[in-house]
Amino acid sequence: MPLDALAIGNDAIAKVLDEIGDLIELKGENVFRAVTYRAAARAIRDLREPLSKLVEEKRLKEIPKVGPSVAEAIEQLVTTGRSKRHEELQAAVPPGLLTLLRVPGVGPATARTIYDHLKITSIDELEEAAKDHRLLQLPKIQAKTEENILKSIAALKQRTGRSLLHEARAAANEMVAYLRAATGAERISIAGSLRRYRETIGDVDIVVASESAAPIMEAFVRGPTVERILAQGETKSSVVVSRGLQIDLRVVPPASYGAALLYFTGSKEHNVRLRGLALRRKLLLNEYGLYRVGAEARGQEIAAETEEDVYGALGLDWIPPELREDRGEIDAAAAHALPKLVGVEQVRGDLHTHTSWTDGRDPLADMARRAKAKGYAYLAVTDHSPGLGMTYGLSPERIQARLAEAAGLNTELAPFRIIVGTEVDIRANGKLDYPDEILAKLDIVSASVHSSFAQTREQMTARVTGAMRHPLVTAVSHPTGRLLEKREAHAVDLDAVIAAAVETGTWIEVNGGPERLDLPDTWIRKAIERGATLVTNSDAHAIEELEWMDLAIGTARRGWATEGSIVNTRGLAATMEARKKR
Ligand code: DGT
Ligand code: CA
Ligand code: CA
Ligand code: ZN
Repeated sequence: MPLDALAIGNDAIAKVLDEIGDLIELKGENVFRAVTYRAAARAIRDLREPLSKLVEEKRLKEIPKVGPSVAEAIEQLVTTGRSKRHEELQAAVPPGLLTLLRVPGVGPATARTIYDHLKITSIDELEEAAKDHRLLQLPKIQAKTEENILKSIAALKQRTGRSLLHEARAAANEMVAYLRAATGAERISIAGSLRRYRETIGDVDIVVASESAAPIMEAFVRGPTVERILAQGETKSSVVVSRGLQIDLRVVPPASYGAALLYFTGSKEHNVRLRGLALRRKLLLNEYGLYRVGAEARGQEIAAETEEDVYGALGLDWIPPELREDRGEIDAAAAHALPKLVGVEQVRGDLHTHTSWTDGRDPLADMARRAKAKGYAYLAVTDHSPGLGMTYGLSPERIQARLAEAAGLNTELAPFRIIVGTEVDIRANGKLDYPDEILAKLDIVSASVHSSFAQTREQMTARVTGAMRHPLVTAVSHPTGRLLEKREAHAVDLDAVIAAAVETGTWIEVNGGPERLDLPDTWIRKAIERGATLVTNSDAHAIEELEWMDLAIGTARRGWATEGSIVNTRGLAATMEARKKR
C-alpha cells in the first residue's frame, strides 16, 4: 500500500489542532496555549506539502507557529492518526460542550459559562434556553448575543447533512485510489449523485467489476479513511469516513458492469423512466442487465457490459450522467438530439479570480503562471472593491500598481495574457463601489452582491439588473448569492436577470466555488434557452482553486450547456470581442 494512502491529510490534522485549541479553552486552561494550536492550524491549511512528508524529513520547525508541543501532536497524528493531548483533553471536557461550539457566535468562554450555570450540552437545549431568555441572566451575555445565538441555530437547522460536491469527491477519490492499489481491481467507478455532479451529495456510491467480491469488501472496510463500518455484505458494504460521509460500495460481475453503473448512477427518476421504456418493449432492466421477458424468451440477456450497450439496446444514445435527472434527456436521446455538452478541456481561460492584492492567498504572478501551465490563454484577476465587508478592497492607487505588475508579467508570459479586472460590489442602493473612471481602466468588470441580502425581491432585482445595465459591467457574478448548506439564495427575480442579460449583453456567471455553484443548473438551462451568454469561473482565491473550473463546467453541463453558450471557451480576442459595447 502506498504511504500516502495511509497518511492523514493536512486538513484533518488542522481540524484536530483547532479542536485541541477549543478543548483547552473549554477546560479553562491558559488561552494562549489555545491560540498556539489555532495559529498552527491556520499555517497548516496554507501549506503546499503533506505534513507526512515534513515529518519524515524532520522539517516541522519550518512551519511558522509550530512549537515543540504542536510538533509532537502533529507527529503522533501523522504516524498513528491520533494525538495524546487531544485524547486527554477529550476525556477532561464534558461531552456536549464541543457541540455548543458548533453554533456560530458561541465561543469557548460563552459555552463554558452556559454549561457551568445551566448544564446545557445540546443545541436543542440551548435554543430553548435562548427562547426563554435564560441566557440573559448569565454573566457577560447580552440581549444581542442571545438573539444572534437564535439566528445561528436557525441557520444550522438549514443544513440537510448533505456534503459539498468537492468534499465528497475528495473522499471518494481517496477511496478509489486506495481500492485500486490494494485490490488491483481495474474497473472502479464513482456512481450516484457524485457522478452526476449534483450540487450536494447524500452519500458516495462506488461500483467495482470483479469476479470475486470478498477480498474487495475486505479491503474496503479496512480502508485507511474508514471511521465506522455500517454494513458488510457479500456484494454491498457501507462505511463512514471523515465528516460523517457515507460511502456505499457494490461489487458486480464484470459482465454486468455497465448495467450496474447505469443503475447506481441514477437518478432514481431517470432509472424509473428507463425501466418504463424497457417494459413497453417487453424488456426488463435491472442492475445486472437488460433482459427479454415472456415465456419463450426465458430471460435472454440483451445488454449489460457497458452503459452504451444498454442505452443502445433501448434505442437511445448514451446519456451523460449530468443529464440523468428525468428532465427530457431520454426523449432527446431517443431522437438523437442530446446537446453536445461543453467539456472542461474546452475552457480557454478563467475570468473571476482573486490574488494576494486583496483576499486571495497567492500572488498575481503565481496565479498567472499556474493558469498558463493549465493551458489557458488568459486569466482575469478580479480583486475586490473596497466596499462593505471587503476589508482588503483595492484603493485606486493600488489598482494602478497592480496594472503595472500585470503589464510586466504579460511581457514575460506572452502570448498568455493577464486581463486586469475587478469584482465590484453592488452597494445596497444599487450604485457600484468604484467610480466610472476606475471601471473604465479595467477590461473585465464583474458585479456582485456581498451585503444587504435581506432586501425585498423588488429591491434586489432592481439592484442587480440596474448594475447589469451599466455599460462598463461585463458580467454579473454568483447571481443568487446562495451558500450551499449555509445560506439561502437571496430573493431575486432570476427571470428578470436573464432578461436583462439578453437585453444588455451582460454575461451571467456560473461560479464554480464549491459552496456556490451559482447560477444553479435549472436556471442555467433557462438562461441558455433564452439566449443569454454564460461565463464559467473558478472564483479561485489560491492557485489550486483554479481547479474549481471543473465544478463550474459540471454545473453548466447539468444545465445542458454546450461550448457555444460559454463565452470563455473562446480565445482571448473573441472573448474580449464578446463583451458588450462600452
Ligand atoms: P444522494 O446519495 O442522495 O446524493 O443521491 P443518489 O442519486 O446518489 O442516491 P443513492 O445513493 O440513494 O442511490 C444511487 C443510485 O442508485 C440512485 O440514483 C438509484 C439507485 N438506487 C439505489 N438504491 C436503490 C433502490 O433501492 N431502488 C432504486 N430504484 N434505485 C436505487
Ligand atoms: Ca449517493
Ligand atoms: Ca448510496
Ligand atoms: Zn469573487
